[in-house]
Amino acid sequence: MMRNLFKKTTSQPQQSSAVIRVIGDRASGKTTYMASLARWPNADPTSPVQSVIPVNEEGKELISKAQDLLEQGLELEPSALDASASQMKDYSLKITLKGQFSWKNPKAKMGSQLINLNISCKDYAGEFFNDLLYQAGNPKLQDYLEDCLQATGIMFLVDGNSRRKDAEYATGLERFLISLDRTAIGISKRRICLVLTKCEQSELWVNRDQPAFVAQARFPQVCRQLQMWQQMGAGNVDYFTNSAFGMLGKNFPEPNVDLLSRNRDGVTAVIKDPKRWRPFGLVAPIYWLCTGQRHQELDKG
Ligand SMILES: Nc1nc2c(ncn2[C@@H]2O[C@H](COP(=O)(O)OP(=O)(O)OP(=O)(O)O)[C@@H](O)[C@H]2O)c(=O)[nH]1
Ligand SMILES: [Mg+2]
Repeated sequence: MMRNLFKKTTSQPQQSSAVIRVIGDRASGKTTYMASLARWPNADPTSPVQSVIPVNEEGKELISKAQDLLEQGLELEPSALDASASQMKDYSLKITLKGQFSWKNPKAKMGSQLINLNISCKDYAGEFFNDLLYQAGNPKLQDYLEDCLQATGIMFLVDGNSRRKDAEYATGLERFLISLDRTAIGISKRRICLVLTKCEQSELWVNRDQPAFVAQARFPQVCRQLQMWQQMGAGNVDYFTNSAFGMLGKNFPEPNVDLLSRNRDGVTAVIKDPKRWRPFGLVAPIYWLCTGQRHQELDKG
């Protein structure tokens, strides 16, 4: 069944791809998400993900960022809005998933064909999202919105700990969706996912496997905007939870973070123990953006 989603090739990996834009408020965790994904630290051998490989220079730069900053227990610098969207870094990554059954039973050969998810992804500065709220006529903004039209998938990152900003996010998102639909050409249906970040925080962690429920409970107005957009037939929406930093320990897991601040904007933090750094939930939204299907094993972490 799953097979039909991919181009049929015999022994070559199945290919699926997406052009992605990552949007969200300042400090929602966009760049950290991308850098953690590219770095893919301490991979769990039972994970369906076999490898994450950068396929351009920008992708390699992401890995250096992760090594030079995150692994030293530092934060990444806030991203600046470039003069035009075409000057922005376009990160290309190839994510290879083990064949559908091979990771469940390493001895089984059947159905063990690899799957490649090829993505090119731009991580917008959070300023873009703020400008949507407060500077509707800004020409730079128009340029960015036009760039967004090339995307088949939009990832809307929201710090799960910033529930008090639901109304602001909903307004920003509404403006974004209206501009997107007004100028929509070419791509007829898009996928947009809402990704709650920083879900190693305990009140999010306990519900991490019910992303739609947590999203609805914490960001009802944002969810309503997304649902209305979907009902109009403009595209599909789904929900995910993740953490770029992850947990420490198995029996009594605790967040692998040293908190720097916590307020209505959410939390800022650095990694506590870089040697045991293992993010979760990073690939599940990409799989969905590429294929339109949820991947049960990726959803588990
Ligand atoms: N607790 C926790 N903090 C995180 C996580 N991901 C990012 N952060 C922290 O959130 C803050 C902002 O992260 P960035 O990745 O710079 O956010 P951004 O969305 O790229 O921000 P702008 O570039 O300003 O738009 C930093 O303090 C990060 O260390 C996470 O998974 N958990
Ligand atoms: Mg950034």
